[in-house]
Amino acid sequence: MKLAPDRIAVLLEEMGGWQLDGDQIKKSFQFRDFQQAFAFMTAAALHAERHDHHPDWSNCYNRVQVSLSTHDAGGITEKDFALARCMEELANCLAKCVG
Ligand code: H2B
Repeated sequence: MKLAPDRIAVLLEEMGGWQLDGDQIKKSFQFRDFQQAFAFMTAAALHAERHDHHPDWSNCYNRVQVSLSTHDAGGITEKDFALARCMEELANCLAKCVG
């Protein structure tokens, strides 16, 4: 179910660096190098497959630009915030463990 704008605003405040852009939430992640960016994408892809919820994203060397929305719902749902939180954990873990 699509989230109401006030709910999106509350959830965004709890997240670091995510921004609302129309019907998507977006963040640009920066990593140490390409290897770390690709490790992030690989781990996030496994999570996306498991939950059947996939990011729109692009990679340029050590940057990964992510846009999340629920295409089936035509907007932002809890699934997008669940994926966003997973990505935050993965990025923090990579920085801690191999950064
Ligand atoms: N990912 C995203 N981000 N939004 C969707 O609506 C969506 C998805 N739908 N992954 C899933 C796949 C759907 O197309 C399949 C058929 O389950």
